[in-house]
Amino acid sequence: MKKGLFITFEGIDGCGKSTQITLLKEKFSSENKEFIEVREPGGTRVGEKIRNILLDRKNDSMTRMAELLLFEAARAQITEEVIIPAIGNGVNVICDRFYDSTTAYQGYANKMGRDLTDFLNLKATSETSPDITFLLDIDPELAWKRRMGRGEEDRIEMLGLSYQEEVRTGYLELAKSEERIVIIDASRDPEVIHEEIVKHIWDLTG
Ligand code: T5A
Repeated sequence: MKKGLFITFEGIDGCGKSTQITLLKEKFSSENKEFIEVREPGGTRVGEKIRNILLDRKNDSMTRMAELLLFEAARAQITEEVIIPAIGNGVNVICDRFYDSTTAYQGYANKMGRDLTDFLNLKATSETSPDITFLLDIDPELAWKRRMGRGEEDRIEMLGLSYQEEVRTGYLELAKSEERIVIIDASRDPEVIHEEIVKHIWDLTG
């Protein structure tokens, strides 16, 4: 059986991932393509509990290592429980964040280092790699303005614009060495971005 496509969306907080995933789901549905949508951290019973711990503003004493290991624990769960079986059954997987988030946020912005994050990313995913990754690149200030009025910031959003700038740099560094990562200018109109994304997916699937 033909394997499902594993598509991931990445970028700083509020870069427009959810918006693009909604548009892609509509496209896949209209073309009768089988897919599931998942998110990280979360997407499983265990993972959603870990997500609550990670994003809870009250957990401001969480150490960087505890944070890293919690992200990886949630990832190990969703990869084994959901992603690997879906791909194996020919179902396309659209994932809101995957291990590139750990490389950019924990490895780069939190300065935990690529050696450690690469090692843990591979272990947590049994070396399951996305077929294509869309990095929605955007100025942190614009992303922040778009997010305004959406209620209280979570524990990571609270770290502010300079943190998001570090994360952005981390992603762009990573993209230099990963051919599967497509950098998308996310400052444009959602429909324009969507069309570019669809074109890349069609190019990949033929
Ligand atoms: N994290 C996660 C780590 O630190 N390490 C890890 O390993 C992992 C997996 C997760 C948090 O955890 C961190 C990263 C995050 O801080 P999340 O739920 O993924 O949290 O958080 P966000 O990325 O912040 O998700 P958001 O839902 O806030 O943002 P999206 O999905 O990127 O953006 P979206 O589509 O909701 O858009 C934001 C706003 O902009 C508008 C939308 O309508 C919305 O109001 N918008 C646009 N406006 C104009 N033009 C466009 N093109 C627009 N696109 C969207």
